[in-house]
Amino acid sequence: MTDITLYDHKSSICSQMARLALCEKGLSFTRRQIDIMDTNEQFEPWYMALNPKAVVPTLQMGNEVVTDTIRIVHRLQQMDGPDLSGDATMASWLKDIMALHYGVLMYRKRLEADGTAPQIVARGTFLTELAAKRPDAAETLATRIEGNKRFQDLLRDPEGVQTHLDATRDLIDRMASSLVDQPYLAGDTHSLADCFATAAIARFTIHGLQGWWADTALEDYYARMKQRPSFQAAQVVDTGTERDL
Ligand SMILES: N[C@@H](CCC(=O)N[C@@H](CS)C(=O)NCC(=O)O)C(=O)O
Repeated sequence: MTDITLYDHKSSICSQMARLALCEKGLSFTRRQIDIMDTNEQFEPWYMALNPKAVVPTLQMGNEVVTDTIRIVHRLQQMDGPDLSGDATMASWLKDIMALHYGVLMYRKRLEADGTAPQIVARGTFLTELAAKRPDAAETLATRIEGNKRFQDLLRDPEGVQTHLDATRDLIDRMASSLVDQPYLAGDTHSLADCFATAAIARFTIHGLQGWWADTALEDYYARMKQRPSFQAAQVVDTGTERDL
């Protein structure tokens, strides 16, 4: 069988989703960890040749390179192994779980009195300095700089932050409701939607949001997801502090 490599980062939520899908499919793979924090390896030319947006994860199977987590897990679903396709709701769960603003959940607690987040401001400075040195990456870096500015503006806007918190809570409520009558998010069998939900709930747990699903069907569901061998094998992170992310 073709060798599978996942370029990823330990605590990245998208990487954990992809690792869960690989483990649930029972596929063996090699991890090449990309340091997206300290050395910013995602911007190295060799990595951007694989993933032009300079993000993790990236899946490589022989000469085939797949980027974007939703595309990655759909590609994995086509491989031999258990059927993770779920029911007709599966694809929309992937989209909705991916659409949450996980950065807001993290940085809303790291704001100065004036609403600035020092790490995000420093990130903006880093990206601007990198753009001056890396004309080869101009397009990606311009997009990132714009995204960083939008994120800084959002963090300065309490109503905007609240909108994203409300969206998170709404998704948690919807997940809990759908689990009242069925064991998995997209029906009677474990699917890609559960890989995404597990990584998302793990992240919400680190953010201390457990009270949002206490005594609901989601609580029992997450306990069951944690019992699956994939949870350990994929190294899903739900302990430690936000500082460890
Ligand atoms: N749409 C992309 C998003 C991937 C993404 O944002 N990855 C984050 C980690 S979860 C990343 O690589 N961040 C590096 C950076 O911001 O420079 C996907 O689904 O793969």
